Formats: sequence, C-alpha cells, structure tokens
Amino acid sequence: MEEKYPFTSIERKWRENWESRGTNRLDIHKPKNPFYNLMMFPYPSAEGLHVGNVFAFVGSDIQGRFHRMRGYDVFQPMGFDAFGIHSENFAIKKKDHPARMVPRNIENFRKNQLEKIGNMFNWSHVIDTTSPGYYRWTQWIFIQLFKAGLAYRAQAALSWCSSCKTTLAAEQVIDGKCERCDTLVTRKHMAQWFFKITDFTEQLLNNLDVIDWPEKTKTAQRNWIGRSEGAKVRFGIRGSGETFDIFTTRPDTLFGVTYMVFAPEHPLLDKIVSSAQRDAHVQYRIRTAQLTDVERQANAANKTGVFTGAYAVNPANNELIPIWISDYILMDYGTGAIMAVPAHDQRDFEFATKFGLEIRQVISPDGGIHPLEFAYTGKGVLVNSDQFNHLSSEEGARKIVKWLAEKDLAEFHIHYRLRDWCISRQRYWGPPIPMIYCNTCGTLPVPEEDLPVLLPEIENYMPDGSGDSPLKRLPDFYHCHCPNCGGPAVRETDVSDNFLCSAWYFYRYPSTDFHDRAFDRAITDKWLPVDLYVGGHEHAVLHLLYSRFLCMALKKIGLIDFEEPFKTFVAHGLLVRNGVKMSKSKGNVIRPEDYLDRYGTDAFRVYLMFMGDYLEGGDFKDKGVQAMYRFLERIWIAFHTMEWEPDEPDESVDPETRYWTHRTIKKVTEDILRFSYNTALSRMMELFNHMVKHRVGNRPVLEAFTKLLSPFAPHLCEELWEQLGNKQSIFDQPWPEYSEAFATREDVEYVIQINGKVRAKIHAQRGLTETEIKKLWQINPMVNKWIKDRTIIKTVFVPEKLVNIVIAKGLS
Ligand code: ANZ
Ligand code: ZN
Repeated sequence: MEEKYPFTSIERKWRENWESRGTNRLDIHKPKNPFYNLMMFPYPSAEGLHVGNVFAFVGSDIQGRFHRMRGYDVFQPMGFDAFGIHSENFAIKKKDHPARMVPRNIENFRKNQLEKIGNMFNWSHVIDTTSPGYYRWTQWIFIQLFKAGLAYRAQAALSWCSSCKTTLAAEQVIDGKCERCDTLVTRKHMAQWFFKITDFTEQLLNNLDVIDWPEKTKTAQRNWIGRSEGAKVRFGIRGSGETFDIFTTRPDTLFGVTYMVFAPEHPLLDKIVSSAQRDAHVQYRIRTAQLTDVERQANAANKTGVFTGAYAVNPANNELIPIWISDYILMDYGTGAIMAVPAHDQRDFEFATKFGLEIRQVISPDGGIHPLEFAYTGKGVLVNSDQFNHLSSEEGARKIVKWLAEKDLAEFHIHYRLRDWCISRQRYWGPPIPMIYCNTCGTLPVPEEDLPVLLPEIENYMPDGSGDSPLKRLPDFYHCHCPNCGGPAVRETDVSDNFLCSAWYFYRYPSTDFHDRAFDRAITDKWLPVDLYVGGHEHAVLHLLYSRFLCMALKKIGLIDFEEPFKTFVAHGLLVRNGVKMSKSKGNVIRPEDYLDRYGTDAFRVYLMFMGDYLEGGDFKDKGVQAMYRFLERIWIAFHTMEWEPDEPDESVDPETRYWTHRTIKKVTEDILRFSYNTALSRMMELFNHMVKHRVGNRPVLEAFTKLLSPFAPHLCEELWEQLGNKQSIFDQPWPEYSEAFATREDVEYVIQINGKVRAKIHAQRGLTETEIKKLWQINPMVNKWIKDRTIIKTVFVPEKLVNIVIAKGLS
C-alpha cells in the first residue's frame, strides 16, 4: 500500500523514542497521585496473542493514557500467566516440553505482539509466573495460608477430568465439563489440599453490594455462592435409633412430604436398606457413579430410583414415609437427602408420578384445593397442615420450624453452594505444593528459607491418571528429610492450581524489585487496591472469585489492610467475525500481526475501538480497518496541507468552531469515562469534519483534537504534537479542558438597556464574549436607533443576561 501517511516510520520512531526517554516508566516509590491500571495478564499460548486480547488491552490502555493526562501517575504493567494445564496440554499435543515452549511463546508475545500494540506497558515490572523468583512467593503464600489454618488436606469426592487426569475445583467445572478441555467430569475420592474459601462466604457475598463491578459479574458470583435460606429438619427412621437431617427451603410444606430421597452414596444407606433391596441399591449406586452431575440432574422426564425398604418418621405428624434412592439428589449439596413434596416441587412431582407415590397438596394460592396438573411451586396459604392451616407460607414456615425446634427436631439454616477451593493438581506444569509429610512429625510446610521448591526438570512429564503427579515418579524429589526431626520424609508431589498464581500477581507487579519478599508493605499501601481492572466476564467465578478470597485471607493474616483487591472492575465485550464467534476450528481467528503490519498499530487500535461498543463487543470486518486507516490518513494530510495559523490566539476562533471544540472535549471526556470508545471516536470525526470544511487551523483547536485522539492513536498524535512545535510527550500534557457554556449551542436572551431602559432583546449563542455580543447589538436596528450619533460613555456587561449602554444625553 502506498503510504501517504507514513505510519511505519512514525510508529517505529515513537516506539524507540518512548523506550529511550523512559516515557512509560515511573518512580514506583513516590507516586503523587497513583493510579493502578491493571489488565488481565495473558496465558502465552503458542498461537500468539488473539485479536480479542488486543481489543481488551487497547481499551484498558486508553484509560491508562487518559488518566495519565488527567494528572495521575499511572502504573500499567504486563506479565504472563504461564503455568497451568492449558500450556501443558498444548505441549503434549505438539510433542513439545512446556519448559521449552513457554519461554518461546513469551518471547513471541512480547517482542512481536505486546510491544507493537502501542500500549504504555511498564516493562520494568514484568511477571512470568513460571520463574522461580515468582513461584517461590506463590509457595510462600500457600504456607501463610496453611499457618493461618486456611489451607488443609482432606479426603473428598472430587471432580475428576479423565482427559486432563487431574482433580478440578468446583469452579473449573463448567456445565459439568472440564474448563480446560470440555471433557465431562466424573467423581473421584482422593485426599487433596483445599483453601478455606468458605470461611469468607458472607464477606464475599456482602461486599458485592459495595464494589464497583458490572451487575452481571456480581450476579454470577452471587449465584455461585448460592445462598439459600431454609431449615434443617430431623427425621427418624422406623425401627432404629437412627436419625438424619434434610435441608429444605420450604419448611412450610412439611405436611406434604410423601416420600424421602437419599443420594445413592449416602453413608446411612448401608445401615437402613432392607436385605431384599440391598442388591438393587448396590447396582444403582454403581450405575450412578458412572454419571456426571449434569447427567444426574438432566433427565428430568425420565427419573430413576430404587425403594430402600426403609421408612422415615415425619416429625410433624409421625406419619411413616417410604425412603427412596435417586441420582437426582446430589451427595455434596445440603445433607445429601431430601424430603420430597411432589405437590410443590416439579422434580418430586415427576418422580412421584412415575413411581405412583402420593401427591398431597399443602399450599394453595387461594385457600382452596384444586387438582394439580403439575407442581404448584409458588407461595400461598397452608392447607392439610393441621394446626398450621390458614397461615401464609412465610408465617407457616417460621411457626413450623419454631415448633419443631423446641423439640430439637429442626433449626433455621442458611445453606451456601460455595465449596472450599480444591488446589491440588496431579500434573507437572505448576508450582510444587511446598509441604512435607513425616511419619513422626506429621504434615509440615517447607521452611521458608528453603523456598522455592524447584519444579524438577524432567523429560517425561506426562500425567498417568494414577491420581498422583508425575513428580511422584522422581525418588530424588519425592524423598526428603523432615525439617523438624531430620528423619526420612516425603514431599507433597501435586502442584498447585494455576489459579493460585493469578490470584496474587497484582501484588507482585509493583514489588518486582524486591527479592526478599512477595510484596513490599509500603509499596502495596501506595498502589493497592487496584484502581481499575479490565478483563473478561468469563472469569467471574474463577479468577475474580479466587482473587477476592485471597485478598480477604491476606488481610486476615495481617499482610495487607484492605479486603477487596479491585475497586473497579470493567468487563469488556467479545469479538465475533462477520457474525460468527472466532475460533480456531472455524478458521476465522484474526492474527493481529497481519493488520498491525498492513495498516499500522494506530489504525488497528482505532478500528478495534470503533467497531462496536467496548463493553458489548463487536463484529470484526476487514473493510472497517481500511476505513479507519483512511481516517488517520485524512488527518495526516489535513495537518500537512491545511493553511492553518497555528499561532492565532484563541479569541479568533469563530463561535461555531469553539462550540464544536468544547462540545467534543466534553463528550469525548464523558465517553471515555464510561468506556464508550466508539461514540468518542464519532465525536472526534465530527470535529475533524468541521475543521476540514471550514479550514480551521487554530492552534488551540488542533492541539485539543490531537490530545483527544492521542489515547486511541498514540504514535500519530505524538508525531503531530511534535510537528505543532512541542518538545515534550503529549502524554505528559494535561487533558484538554472545556467550558460548559461553550459546549452548548443553546441560545440565551440578552436584554439590551440604554441608560437603564429596556430597548431590545437579542438572542445569542451561549458563552459568547463581551466583544462578540457587542458585534451583535451594534448591528441591531432597535439599539441602533437610540445610539446613533450619541457618545457611549460606558457599557455594563452581565454575561448571558444583559448589556446596559450608558450614552451621553446630548448629540455628540
Ligand atoms: C422440600 C421442598 C419443597 C423443596 C418444595 C423445594 C420445594 P436451593 O434453593 O437450590 O438451595 N435439595 C436439597 N438438597 C438437595 C440435594 N442434595 N440434591 C438435590 N436437591 C436437593 O434448593 C434447596 C431445595 O433443593 C431443598 O428444598 C430441597 O427440596 C432440594 F416445595 O425441600 B426442597
Ligand atoms: Zn480436562
């Protein structure tokens, strides 16, 4: 392409210039007005940076540059989230080794991509989570949590990905599938390390009311934490001393219970299943074990189940109720057993219909009893409920629980769905969990001075599905000495979940100069919590939830003194291409390099920001990039061919141009503040069209325009700024100011008085100066009639209201 607008040389020049001038660096120790502008660091994949990443990063960079020009010391670092199953799986697929592949990918990400997208990254604070200098502190954090009682090891039925050959945290199972490879997960009983995220459930939930985050991200976290108010009710088992608890959100329906259901894995079953039903139960349990949770809950219409032969006793009326087993009851929700109320719960209704169990209505919308075609799940008035009849659902629930509580058979209970964070992975590519097991001394952390526990360099890093990490195959690694008694001991061989690396990276960025601490207290106090975090909403219950938990844990331990890591979180939208989601399998992924080389970084940035709403996402079209290239080319040409007078004073700007300039500054400022980049660019185009049409070339207008565009097209604007005769970086200049009055076109009415008497009224644009208003009344015939041939002694000017012209009595 013929370059009328020589973007290649401009962009190269400014990249070098910013680097040699240190424009993007700052004194981390002495910020006057700190602004921590964080973007979610990428996983350095082999395919390179995705155009979606560039979209996200540029939108965040605009905030960084804008805030800088508004007087903040902006800290904008970048790093690499390079540990984890994703990298390892990819290396396996390519028959490569993650320890060789990852550094190559990082190099490519940085040199060929991140350094070319025009972001003002501060490369003196870069992070690579796989470097021992970083994961040493990841391990240290693990130990701090262990010492504080927030990390523990326990046996549990965990989600297991048979393809990744590791356990997963509940948050990493999405619609029943492994978050990494989409394999349906199964359950596996294992001893694993957990972080006690459930110690902070209420805090995680309540703080959502005060943090400045998108509603949809907060809702996702609320739903995940899953607070349900209800009661625990204790049922007896006929002919045995056994009792069991159920959790229900509808204690008002207690008189409508017609059967009970246990999860097939419920431990009590071994004691209560009748001998006649024992075989059926064992068969059913084996069958269920092969199903995923999703499958268990999905086949609504086709419920399966087995009668246990045992009966429960309803504490409300001593009725005998048959106990069933069914896979639609999950073992790790509530107590793993339910009271079934088929009249008022649709799943129970279907089950009862299929197995011919009684359906008894106890809640009525209007007090009457009508035949039910499906469950009535709403609230209403209690019926068929003895002394509680006629009460409302709410009151009935309260009274029933209180009544049973007096006999110690029930209690109010709040149930949360959130489970502790399973942190162990039976894989290679992660930070080894820094724990040691000694037969004499028990479980001990690796002494802090022995950190990091280095990840051994091994060629065969393949997971084997045994439930142990490949590190267990290394005797030299596995066997060690007890740090306490010196006797023989073994190491934990699992590595920690990659989400631990990314739950604390933003504490490390400002403190990368310190090698003797994870993060420096004084620097952390200055820079954190993060002022603005931009990233994908898809991390709502993964990274974002884990980061919030870790922040609360670090505060509890006393390492920091705030409990929310990100003051403001903004979720950017997603890109599609010609209406179709971009994906490798569809072959429609955009390689940013192609466009950066062809049209230049600035045109690409401006296009990405113009293509759609930043918060909603947009549709990538090749033609659009070209159009934005043309826009920048027109600007370049206009600045070089317009006969403008850069040194004309502001006064000489015509009112119309002044209106366009001030209005644009106002709108662009407001638009950037609300991430509405496409509308901000439209406003700039309007101003530019006005400038071209009216051949406006006044310095204030040109400078304002250049500054407004500079966060979007930093190289071009830095060059234009220099050509306007400026020596310092445009990014060290203040953001343009506007006056509210100039920014509107609304007219105001001036009363024109002559010697105190109203003689005329004139309409004028808001914000005009006294001189400009004078030009208007001088030519007004009504005023003219009175002042012609008279001497004007003085004029009194009240802006936007009145002019009083004092004239001499006699003719001049
Ligand atoms: C009786 C009842 C009557 C219920 C009624 C609902 C409606 P949330 O709000 O999601 O917390 N439940 C309890 N434990 C379960 C388990 N392990 N597996 C499957 N379902 C379980 O839901 C709580 C309700 O889910 C509980 O209230 C229980 O059914 C069911 F008209 O008890 B309910
Ligand atoms: Zn997997």
